[in-house]
Amino acid sequence: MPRPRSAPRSGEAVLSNSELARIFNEIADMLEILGEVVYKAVAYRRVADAVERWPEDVAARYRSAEPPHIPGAGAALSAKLAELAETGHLEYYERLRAQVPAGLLDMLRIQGVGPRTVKQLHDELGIASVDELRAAAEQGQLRGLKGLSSRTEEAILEGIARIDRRSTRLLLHDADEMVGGLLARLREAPGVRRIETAGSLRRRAATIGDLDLLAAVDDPGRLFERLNALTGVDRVLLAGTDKTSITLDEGPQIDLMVCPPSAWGTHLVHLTGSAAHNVALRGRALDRGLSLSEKGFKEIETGKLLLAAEEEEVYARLDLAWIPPELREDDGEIQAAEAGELPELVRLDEVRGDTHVHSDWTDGVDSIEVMARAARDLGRAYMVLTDHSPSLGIARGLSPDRVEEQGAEIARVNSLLGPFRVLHGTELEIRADATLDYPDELLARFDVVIASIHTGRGQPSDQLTRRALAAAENPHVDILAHPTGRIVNRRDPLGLDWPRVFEAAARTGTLLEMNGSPRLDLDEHLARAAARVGARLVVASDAHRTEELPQLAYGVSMARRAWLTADQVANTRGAADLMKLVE
Ligand code: DGT
Ligand code: CA
Ligand code: CA
Ligand code: ZN
Repeated sequence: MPRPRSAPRSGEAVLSNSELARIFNEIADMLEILGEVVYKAVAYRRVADAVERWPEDVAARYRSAEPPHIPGAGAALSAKLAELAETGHLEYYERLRAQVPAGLLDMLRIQGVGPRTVKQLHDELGIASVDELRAAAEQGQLRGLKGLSSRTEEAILEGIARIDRRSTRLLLHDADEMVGGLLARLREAPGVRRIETAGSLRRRAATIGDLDLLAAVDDPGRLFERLNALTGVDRVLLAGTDKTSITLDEGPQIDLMVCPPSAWGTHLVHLTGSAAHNVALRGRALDRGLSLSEKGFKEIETGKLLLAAEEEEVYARLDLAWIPPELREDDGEIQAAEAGELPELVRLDEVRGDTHVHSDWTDGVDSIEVMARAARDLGRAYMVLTDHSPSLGIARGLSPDRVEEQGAEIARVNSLLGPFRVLHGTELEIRADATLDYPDELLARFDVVIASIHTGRGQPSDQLTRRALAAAENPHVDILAHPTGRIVNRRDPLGLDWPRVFEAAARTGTLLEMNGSPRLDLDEHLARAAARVGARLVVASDAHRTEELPQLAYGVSMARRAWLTADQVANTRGAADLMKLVE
C-alpha cells in the first residue's frame, strides 16, 4: 500500500513543497525590499531551500501532526509552515503583500535585479513597476545611482525584453480554457449560424499571441453587442462593422471577425492562416487569374467575385486537397496537397493508451485505481503507470521493494477493471553520470520503461547527449520521455545533439515521447525530424491527477503538427502490440 498521506479532501488546496518554498522565498524578497535585518530573509530562504528538496510532502506531514525536522525552521518559521499546511494561507505573508506593491515583486523577475536593487530604485527614484523601470533605464536615469551604470541599464532592458518575450504569448492549454466558455455563450447569440476558433489556436500552435474567432451571422451588430456585454470583457479596442477586438480582464486580446455564411470558407481560410500559408495560397490564385481575399476569389479579368462557403471549395479552386489547419505553416503542405500526398494525420480517437501517468505512490495526487478508472472512462484501453525512480528524491521515487509492492497493487486494480489494463512502468531517471537509476535485472521486470532527465540539467551538451544515448542504447529502456526538458514559457529546451539521438532512437527502436502537459515536448519540429529518420513516437499526458489525463490530446495536436500518421505513433497500438514493439 502507498505510504499513508493525509489525503487532501477534495476542494481543499494542499500546498506542494515547491509552493511552500515559493511563498517563503517571496517573504524573504519582501523583507529585503522593506529593508529588514538581513538574517531574517536569510532564514526564510534557507528553509525554502530545504523544503523544496525535502523528500516527503511537507504540508502532509504537518497535517498529520508529524512535522519533519527541517534545518533552520525554529519555532516561529515552523508555526508558519503549519499555518500554510493546515489552512493554505498565511496571515504574515498576506500582511507583507499589503505593504509591498506588487510591481516591486514583478521587478524581481528581471534577471540580475535583486531585492536590494528594487529597494534602491523605489527609495531613490520612486520606481514601482517594470514599466516605470523600463522608462527610467531608457532615459538613462539609473546610472546616477550608487553602484549602477549605463551597463546596468542595458542589462535591465535586456532582462525586461526577455520576460516580455516569455510572458506575452499564451500557452495553448490556457487559451483553450479561456475560449471555451466564450464560444459557448456566443454560439447562443441570436443570428449566429456558425462560430469557430481561427488563427494559431485553430492551428494548435504551442503558444498563442491573440485569440481569433470567426462567426457567420445574419446581423453583425447584435453579435458585437453581445460580446461587449460579456462580463470579464475589459475594453473594446476596435469596433468595426465586420471586425472587433476586445481584451479580457485577464488574458489576451480577442479578434472577432464576422462574415456572411456564403463567404465562410474564404474567411475561415484567411483568418486561420498562417500568414505564410495565406501568402502562398494567394500566389497560387494569381497563377490562375484570381485574386484571393477573405471576401472571395475575384476574377482579375472580369472583376467577378466567386464565393466559397466551405474551406474545401477554396482549396479545390486552387487544385489542392483540403489541408488540415495544423499543417498550414507553409512548410511543404501546399506541395503535398498538390501531389495528393498529404499524410493521414493521427487522431485522438486512434490513440489506445496513455504511456506516461503518475499516481500518489510518487508525486501524483490520485491513487492508481482512481487514475485507472478515469483513464478507462476517457476511452483508453490501457495506461502505463510510470512513477519515479529513487534518485528523484523530491518525487519520493520508489525503492525496489516499493516497486514490488506496486506490482501487487497493479494486479489488484487490473483484476477489478479488466479488460482495461494498467501496465507496470517506471519513469527512470537518467543520472548525471549517464547511469540509470535501477539495475538491469529490475528494469527487465517492468512492462514499459520510460527514461528522462530531471537532474544535472546544467551539463554541457555533449554530456547531456551522452546520457540520452546511454538510455536509448539500453535494451530495457523503451521510451525517452520529454526529451528536451522544456516547459513552454518557463524553461528552455536542453541543447542535445538531436540528429545523433534520433538516429539512435530509430536504430534501437526507442520511442520518443510527445508530452501533452505544458511541456509539449518533443515539439513538432523535432518530432518531425525524428520521424524523418525513422524514429517512432508516442503521445502521453504525464498526468499527475485525473484532471490532467485529457492532456493527451495536446500530444496528439503536436503530433499532427509534426505530420505524423497513426502508424508513426506507437500507442495507437493495443497494449499487447505495444509491448511486442518494445520488448
Ligand atoms: P498569433 O496570434 O501570433 O499566435 O498568430 P496568428 O497566426 O493567429 O496571427 P494573427 O492573429 O496575427 O492573424 C490571424 C490570421 O490572419 C493569420 O494566421 C493569417 C491572417 N493574417 C494576419 N495578418 C496577415 C497578413 O499580413 N497577411 C496575410 N496573408 N494574412 C494575415
Ligand atoms: Ca491570433
Ligand atoms: Ca489576431
Ligand atoms: Zn512524469
